[in-house]
Amino acid sequence: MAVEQTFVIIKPEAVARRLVGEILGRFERKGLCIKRLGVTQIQGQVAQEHYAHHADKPFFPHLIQAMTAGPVVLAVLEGDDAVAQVRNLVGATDPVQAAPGTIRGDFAMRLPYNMVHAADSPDNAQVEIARFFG
Ligand code: 3AN
Repeated sequence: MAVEQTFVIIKPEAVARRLVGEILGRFERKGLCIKRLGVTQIQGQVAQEHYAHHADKPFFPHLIQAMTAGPVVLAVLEGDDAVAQVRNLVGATDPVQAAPGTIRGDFAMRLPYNMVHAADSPDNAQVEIARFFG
């Protein structure tokens, strides 16, 4: 067990549905601490960099369109094993597979609209924090 920081993006579809408080509340109720918080609109070039590992996938243009469609909320969360804890709360990538009780299981219906991005390792979290918070 280690105190970690992780990085999340509450995606445009979640902001549009007024789910920001619900989603941040789930992280807080679990015991995570919000260290940084911001609202922004992601530019296409930044979205492409963030999802560069998916650049060859057929869904890439749709994913970039979805991520840049409106305002997002950026957050840095801290706590014991924060990366794994947050990914457990977020749920499986595909909303069809995501368990009820997870954010994606409770609020999302189909890809790429799965409500939240969450970093998948402490190292990637730091890269993403630098990318989005500077
Ligand atoms: P996760 O966000 O769970 O780490 P990744 O990194 O495989 O999953 O996918 C990044 C994002 O790409 C997902 N959050 C989702 O929005 C989108 N995505 C992943 N797979 C698909 C797919 N088959 N069709 C459309 N969008 C997808």
